This record gives sequence, structure tokens and C-alpha cells, in this order.
Amino acid sequence: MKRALITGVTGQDGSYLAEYLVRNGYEVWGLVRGQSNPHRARVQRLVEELRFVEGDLLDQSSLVKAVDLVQPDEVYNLAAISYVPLSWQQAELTGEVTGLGVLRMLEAIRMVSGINGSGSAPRGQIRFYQASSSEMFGKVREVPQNEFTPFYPRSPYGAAKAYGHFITRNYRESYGLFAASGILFNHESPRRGREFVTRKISRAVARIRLGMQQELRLGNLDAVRDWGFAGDYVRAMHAILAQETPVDYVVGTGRTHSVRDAVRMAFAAVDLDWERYVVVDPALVRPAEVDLLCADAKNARTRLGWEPQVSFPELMRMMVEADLERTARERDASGPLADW
Ligand code: NAP
Ligand code: F7E
Repeated sequence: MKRALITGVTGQDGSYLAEYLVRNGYEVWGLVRGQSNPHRARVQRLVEELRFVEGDLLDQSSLVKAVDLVQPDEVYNLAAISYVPLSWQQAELTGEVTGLGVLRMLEAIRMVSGINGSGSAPRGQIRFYQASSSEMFGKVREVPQNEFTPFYPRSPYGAAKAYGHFITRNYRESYGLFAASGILFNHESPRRGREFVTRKISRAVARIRLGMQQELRLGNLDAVRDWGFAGDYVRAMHAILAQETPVDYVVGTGRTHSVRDAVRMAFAAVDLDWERYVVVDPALVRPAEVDLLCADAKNARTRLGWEPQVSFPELMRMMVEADLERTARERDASGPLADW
């Protein structure tokens, strides 16, 4: 039985990846931080199958202890400060967690594996996956973006992810570690945090439909993204570590939609006219925007055999339906439910 350690297991992707690996016969451990971590709702359904180990990407020794205890075959580093606007508010912390946190995980693997000199990684080594991001492309140099497109990050988050990406590659080249990154484009689900735009929209649409909210305030409606379903993307993470050699891959659908398209689809799903409810709020426009992201995921398709299965219209409908159901439950319980 293979053993996996997932950092960020309490987040959107961590929960889908844990489910996927459990279904594939893995023993799955999740790294959780803080005393009595309150964010375990997303993995509540897996509580029988999952094991937890304490640790924090800010604390090197906790990561060494976690890797030493678990002795994993595979480490998936999904933990990060992942909300782009927060990265301007807490730029240093973002650098520490999203950037240097990757180095600390790599160092933990290196130390526990007893790798000291260059190129000395032993056989049967721990495989490492880094959650890189299309935000590294930022002000894009070409459309669509592939594994060779230069980076031009536009936020402290994007800059921290670029560091994480290059340090992962550097540990592969310096120590012979099996370390690879997935450069994933935006992926969403009913488990998406409420601050991200698709979930902000689907939740507002449900609340407006049920008479609990009057308007939806948004920033830049013209931003264009390549959005997919998170459940599809965790299959790519696993496939990247299942290859013979460690290689970085771009993962996305190759299809684009604007924030305005997402709004239109979500309101249409409940037969409402979006223009009556959406207010553009300049305070929500970012200091530097990423205008357009579109993946060229040819390598993922041909070498990993990866294909997304859920289209963006299906995804928006799935999210609106899930929020309608949740919001009705919240209304009946007269308060927010204790989950995401
Ligand atoms: P998410 O829902 O925001 O989850 C982030 C996770 O990181 C949470 O489990 C959080 O734990 C954990 N975390 C934060 N700070 C930590 C620390 N100091 N030590 C240990 N854990 C910490 O993110 P996601 O959407 O699942 O994304 C997963 C990863 O993929 C992230 O690295 C993200 O940057 C990257 N990514 C995401 C997308 C996307 O579209 N979703 C695209 C490209 C890349 P708590 O529950 O304790 O807060
Ligand atoms: O914004 C625009 C906003 O916050 C998408 C993270 O998972 O994907 C995510 O980062 C777009 C931006 O995602 C609002 O300006 C308009 O252009 O949903 P988002 P993101 O910034 O693309 C990447 C790949 C990651 O790696 C990140 O971790 O939507 N937008 N109005 C808005 N965005 C938000 N959040 N809220 C608004 O009111």
C-alpha cells in the first residue's frame, strides 16, 4: 500500500486529492496546523480513512518530524496562502508560507531521506509534488501558456509561487530528488472558498434567489480565466508523480470565459437577470490584474493521458445547485453551517 502525505489537506484541492488517493488504495495522511484546527469540514467524510499529523509550513522542525513519522512514498505540497488579494495585505507572510514553505518541505524530505551531496537521491525515494500556479504567468508573454512560457507574476502570491516553482526544479537538479510541479490553471468546485470569484457568485445567486441577499458586488468583470473542476485536476497531480521521470506540466482546459460570462451563467441557472443585481465596486479591483489566462495543456493530455471531464457551464451549474441546497439548509437552521 502506498502512503501519501498531503499538506493543505483541509483546503479545496486537499479534500478532493485525499478522496482520490483513498479510492486508489493509498494510506493518506494530512498535515494540519494549529491547535484543534477548525477547518476539517471538507475532509469530514473521510475521517475514518484519513490520518492527521501536525505541522506548519512556517516551522521547519515540524515538517521534518511529520515526514519522519509518516515515511511517505509521495508528498503533495498543496498548502499555501492562496487568495491573491490577501497576498498584498500580508505580502511577507505570503512569501514565507507560499514561497519559503516549499523550500522547508523540500528540506524536510532531503533531511529525512539522508540526502546530503549533489545528485545523491537514493532509489525508492520520496516523490514530491508542488502546487504551482498559472498566476506565475501573470502579464502573459504569449497565449496560450505552456511549460516554456516565461513568468511575469503580478502579485506577491504569483511571485511566491514562482520561487516555489524554481526551488522545486532546483532540488530536482541539485539533489536528484523526484520533485515535479503541476502548473494548474484556476479550478473550482462547491468546496471552493467563499472569497474566490466563482464561489462568491454561486453563493450570492443562491442567496438572492432565496431572498436573503439583494445585490452582488464584484470587481473586474472583464478578467478572463481558464476555469475547470477541481475534482478533475487532482487526477493530474497524481499522474505527474506516477511518471518515470519528474517533469513539470501545465494543466488546464484550454477554454476561456470572462467573469461576466460566469455571472451570466450563474444567474441564468436560476432564471434571474444578472444586470439587476450585479454592482461593480472599484474597491474590489486589484492593484495589478492578470487579464487573461489560457492553458496549452498538450503535454498533460498526450503524456499523462489527462482530460478534463466537467465543462465550465456544467461547473457553474453544479456550484449554484450546491449553494442553493446549502443556503436553504442554513436558512432552516437560522445560521451558517459549520463547514466551508
Ligand atoms: P485552499 O483551499 O486555500 O487551501 C489552502 C490550504 O493551505 C489549507 O488547507 C490551509 O490550511 C493550508 N495552509 C495555509 N497556511 C498554512 C501553513 N502555514 N502551514 C500549513 N498549511 C497551511 O487552496 P486550494 O484552492 O485547495 O489550492 C491548493 C494549492 O494549489 C495551493 O497551493 C494553491 O496556491 C494552489 N493552486 C490553486 C489553484 C486553484 O485554482 N484552486 C490553481 C493553481 C494553484 P488551514 O485549513 O489550516 O487554513
Ligand atoms: O479571481 C476577478 C479577479 O480570486 C479570478 C487562486 O486559486 O487561481 C485563483 O486565483 C478573477 C480575477 O482567482 C472579483 O480580479 C472580479 O481576475 O477567483 P479569483 P485568481 O485570482 O485567479 C489561481 C490559478 C491561483 O493559483 C490562486 O491560488 O476574478 N474578480 N471580481 C474577482 N475576484 C474575486 N475573488 N472577488 C471579486 O469580487
